[in-house]
Amino acid sequence: MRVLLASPESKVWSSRKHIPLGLGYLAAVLREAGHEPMIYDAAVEDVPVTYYLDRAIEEGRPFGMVGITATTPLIEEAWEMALEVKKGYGVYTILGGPHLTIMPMETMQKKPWVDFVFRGEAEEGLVELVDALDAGRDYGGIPGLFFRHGEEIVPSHESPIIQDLDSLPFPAHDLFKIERYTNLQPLTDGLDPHARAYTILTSRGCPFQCTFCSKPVTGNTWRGRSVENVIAEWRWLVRDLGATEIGITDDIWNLKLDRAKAICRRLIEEDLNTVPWVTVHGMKVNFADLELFQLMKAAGCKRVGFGVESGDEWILRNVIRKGQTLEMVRQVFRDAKAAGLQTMGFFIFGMPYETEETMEKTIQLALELDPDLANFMLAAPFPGTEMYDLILREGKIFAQDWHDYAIHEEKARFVMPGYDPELVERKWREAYRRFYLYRPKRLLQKLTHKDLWLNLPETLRNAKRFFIGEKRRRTPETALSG
Ligand code: B12
Ligand code: SF4
Repeated sequence: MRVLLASPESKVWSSRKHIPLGLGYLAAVLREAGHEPMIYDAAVEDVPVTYYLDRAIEEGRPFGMVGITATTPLIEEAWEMALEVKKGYGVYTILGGPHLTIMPMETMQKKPWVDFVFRGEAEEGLVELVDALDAGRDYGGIPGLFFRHGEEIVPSHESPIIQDLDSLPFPAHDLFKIERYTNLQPLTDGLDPHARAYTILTSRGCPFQCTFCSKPVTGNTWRGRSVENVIAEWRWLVRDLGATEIGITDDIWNLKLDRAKAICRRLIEEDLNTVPWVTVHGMKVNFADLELFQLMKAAGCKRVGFGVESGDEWILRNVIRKGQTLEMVRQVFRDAKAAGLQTMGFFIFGMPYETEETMEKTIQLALELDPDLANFMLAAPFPGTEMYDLILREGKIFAQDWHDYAIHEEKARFVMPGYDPELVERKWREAYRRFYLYRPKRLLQKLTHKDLWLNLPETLRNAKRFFIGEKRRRTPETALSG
């Protein structure tokens, strides 16, 4: 069967463009099973998904199924896309990804034009479903698959996680319009018009359980690919597909320090260290030392990111439950800088129980660590997290719809007794100003960077959003539910 795997485009925020790797894995297993997948990522396409569906009909080889991926802030676009596809073409529609793994019934109950929902990792289940549909076989009992039987919705448990990641084929990297992506930060690293930005996943899952973190698909266990398997994919990206940048997108690629070092050593031995790479989502401060950073540098790494989150030890330990201390954070920044790596810090504003004092400590810590890039985020209570349950018990979530969960929605997202959303927004904006604007040396560095001028319209839009803000209506509502 021809299967179109699609990722919708967000209407509410602009961000770096990374390949939707989950779709790459699904395309790879479908291809291996003899089906014909295509990947459509609305974030980088110039034409609507219907263009490809029409073209396939004209060619006499129509698609039989459209599969759409969705995180929580993208679910409404995924529903719209599925509706358009169902109405216009009558093909099977299936949705999967993080939001569907948390709330599968919401879509099944409210969106009758969605035929199937998949919960969890779908490499096995999707192939079984497409095989069954092709053969006219019964598809009941596929773990993870929700479907309708007449009026009835047939639910399923989550698909079991894949234990042996080496058994999977490499993602179908060749199906992405790769020249349209970047792992780097267009505003600071520059936009290379010839970039071929691939991402790689060396492991899945994370055993930590930070209270704000929504990781429904990969879960609380950790599975690592073998070093040789990772290197083989890296070799393919560099030697055959002409990668010019690579992003590691694991939740926690350095959980096993020795394995992380071994990957770096193999990259060096194989001369694969010529292509710059970054850790897209940060690495865990608990499992790093100077030697690792030196090896990363020698292996071609350009920048490391760390989830610092808060400058307040109490918030870090009792509210976020990050499992790390401020001293560990300070040490990794010292070591990474000493190894000659650029650094990036992720900070959160407005966790439950935050006060002016705790947020001030976060700003102070950001200034002290002085990473090359600081990313200040407003806490977002994703359904399924401990933070979400806490706020439902003790406060109220402001949310008109799931779009409000996007990072760049610059509004505090909830209220609790003793918690002042306006203060949170003020401190968050202050963090950007104090970090990026009020330090003459850093400002000069930014102003003399050519890419700031090359991307002036976007720079000005972002500057307005972060430093000035926009007047917005805030309506307290109870949480959205499925
Ligand atoms: C890389 C990444 C990004 C990249 C690229 C995203 C992209 N284009 O895919 C960037 C930096 C752009 C990004 C941005 C955001 N991200 Co992000 N991101 C990730 C990260 C670290 C890895 C994603 C990945 O490649 N996973 C590996 C693949 C194999 O897994 P997968 O995508 O889930 O796919 C599997 C299954 O879900 C399922 N599946 C997926 N799609 C489909 C479709 C069908 C039809 C079927 C049947 C099955 C299926 O099968 C796949 C194979 O097993 C995850 C963390 C994580 N561990 O997943 C967070 C994560 C997905 N992001 C998250 C969030 C919140 C965001 C943002 C919304 C942040 C924000 N608030 O603005 C934005 C939204 C961007 C978007 N396009 O949706 C959350 C999602 C939580 C949620 N409830 O939705 C996660 C889980 C991180 C976290 N722990 O909080 N992200
Ligand atoms: S924030 Fe990072 S360390 Fe914490 S649970 Fe999520 S992935 Fe793991």
